[in-house]
Amino acid sequence: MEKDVRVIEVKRSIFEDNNKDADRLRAELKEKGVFLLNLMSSPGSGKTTTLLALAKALEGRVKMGVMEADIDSAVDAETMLEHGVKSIQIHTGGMCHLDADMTRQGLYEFGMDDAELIVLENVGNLVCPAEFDTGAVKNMTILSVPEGDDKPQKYPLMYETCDLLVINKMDVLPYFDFDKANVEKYARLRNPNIDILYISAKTGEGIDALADWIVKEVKNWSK
Ligand SMILES: Nc1nc2c(ncn2[C@@H]2O[C@H](COP(=O)(O)OP(=O)(O)O)[C@@H](O)[C@H]2O)c(=O)[nH]1
Ligand SMILES: [Mg+2]
Repeated sequence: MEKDVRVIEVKRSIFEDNNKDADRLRAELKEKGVFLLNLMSSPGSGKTTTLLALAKALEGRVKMGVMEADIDSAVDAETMLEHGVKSIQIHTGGMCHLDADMTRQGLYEFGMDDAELIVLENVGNLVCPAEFDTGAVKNMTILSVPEGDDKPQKYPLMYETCDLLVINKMDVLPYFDFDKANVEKYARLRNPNIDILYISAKTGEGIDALADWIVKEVKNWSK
């Protein structure tokens, strides 16, 4: 299949204060009525698969586009395009995260004029991405069952900075010692306001509830 992916190389921010720059970017998004969702997780937890399921579930409700961030390759953006989802690939120049200005460079390239919801699939990593505010309106993280239920204990900042925790791969729950109560306890210890949803991107379980969560946030933002 002919693959026509736009790949952009983003440069590290020249701004010293990333938090301030992130606030500037959010204000710009608000003005344009664009909702940016920053999706973070470890590699393989199911970000791309979840986004494909979401694209279907959101059809006719919210227009979704995706910015795929990786150190190299364009495989995720290619996958999105193959499924008819508007997408660009961002290369981070070896960095394990995106800061607000790198995100802005991606957004300008993506084009914000007729955008409603843009999801940033951040670099797969539970550490660095949580340390940098991208300017997103909301942060979401995916934890998949095979990764284990101790991740909120080991990587607390990820759960502190996220508005939504999605537990993925519920279809394989019977094969793993994964204690839902343990995850909820430690995620809420760090972030009492975090929302928690259970899905299987593979079977579609829970995807409608996730789509509803997103639609509600997008509508709130564009009011
Ligand atoms: N069993 C199962 N496998 C899944 C599920 N979601 C994703 N996967 C698989 O997990 C692997 C990594 O998924 P991917 O979406 O590429 O993860 P990413 O690296 O976070 O984007 C792929 O082989 C997917 O097919 C799920 O809900 N259940
Ligand atoms: Mg991916």
